[in-house]
Amino acid sequence: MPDNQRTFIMVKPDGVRRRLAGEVIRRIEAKGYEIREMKLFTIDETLAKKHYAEHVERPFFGELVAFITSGPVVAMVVEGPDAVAGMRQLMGATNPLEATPGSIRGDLATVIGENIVHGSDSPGSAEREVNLFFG
Ligand code: DAT
Ligand code: MG
Repeated sequence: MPDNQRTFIMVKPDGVRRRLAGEVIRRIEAKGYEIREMKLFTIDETLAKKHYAEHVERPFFGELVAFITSGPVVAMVVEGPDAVAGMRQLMGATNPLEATPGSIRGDLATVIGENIVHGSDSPGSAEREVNLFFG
């Protein structure tokens, strides 16, 4: 039996700027998941650093924080059977060059630093991120 899960999904500033929020939401709904929460807002530096805390030592951390705070995002809680892994599959690999055609990143993005969408990578991350953005 699949596990009914909630996961944290976000259309990043590049996706909102390119008017792709609707396309991402369409794919989530077409898959069969429910959107339980949704908000458009601009992430501040404090929240960005908490969200990406696992990447603090990476050389691209500064760029990552600058990018994610560069404009509004659409943050969501998405629910459904095995939604954490299912959304990762719908999103495609982190690097759009490796993301399968048919996935969001494979179809809509070209470079790793602007890959349209965020999705929690495990049930534990999902709980942390849902609480961070909607708690
Ligand atoms: P994901 O977003 O697929 O969970 P991640 O958590 O490893 O990937 O990285 C978070 C974001 O950081 C990713 O969506 C894009 C950026 N990123 C990851 N690796 C990068 C790299 N080598 N150079 C530049 N940006 C990178
Ligand atoms: Mg990640």
